[in-house]
Amino acid sequence: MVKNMDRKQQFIDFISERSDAELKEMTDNMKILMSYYRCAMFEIETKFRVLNEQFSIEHERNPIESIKTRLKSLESIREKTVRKEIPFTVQSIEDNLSDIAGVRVICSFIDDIYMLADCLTSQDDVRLICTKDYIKDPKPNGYRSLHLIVEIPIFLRNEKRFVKVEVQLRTIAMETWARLEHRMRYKKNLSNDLLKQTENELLECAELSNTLDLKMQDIRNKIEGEYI
Ligand code: 0O2
Repeated sequence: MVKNMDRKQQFIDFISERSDAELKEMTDNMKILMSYYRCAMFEIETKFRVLNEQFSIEHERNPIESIKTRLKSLESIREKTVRKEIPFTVQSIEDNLSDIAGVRVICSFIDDIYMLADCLTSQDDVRLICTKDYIKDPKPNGYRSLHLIVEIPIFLRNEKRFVKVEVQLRTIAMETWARLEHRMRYKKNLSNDLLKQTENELLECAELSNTLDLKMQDIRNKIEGEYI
């Protein structure tokens, strides 16, 4: 909570140091930039919805449980520019940050994650910028997900613009773990001992949820094997 208040205050200080004209220009440019990210996010979301639809017709099942989209808040963008020691300008944000637009795809099975990632990145208007596979190499705290940074074109009135989107693909079990861990790690009034202990317990939960994912995948493989 204290850290959040610090960030908020830093942001308020930053704003109050700007002239009215500077603020107006910044706000207008930022609004335009955010609208590009919003459009790119919709494009990617639609691509996944199309894949899900096609898959459900051809295979009578949906690989996607749900899709969530989010645009990073200005406060959070500002905090990241401070952390990365880069200017808080439209150009610098475009050049240096790749997670302003985020699309999270919750899948039924681990195999679906890789199948959908392949389908997306093999589309000829999608450029894959980088992949972080936290399923093959989980974070030390147990976090699992497949992250892709992709760039797609959005077509404006007079121009075609490439915009970056961060795609996170994970199973229902990975999502449950990540959401609960995210909620709990911001509790600041825990003692160091309790922090350490809960870290270990969270890691155990991550391993249990991975076991569940692997088991479910195995069961599905057996069932599909029967019907081929
Ligand atoms: P939010 O609210 O989801 O936007 P950086 O982005 O610079 O901090 P990096 O290495 O570029 O770090 O990105 P990374 O670690 O590949 O992915 C960052 C995003 O992945 C986070 O975004 C989270 O959504 C998710 N994530 C990564 N690690 C964890 C984790 O340990 N626990 C949980 N619950 N989520 C994680 P943001 O911006 O932090 O948050």
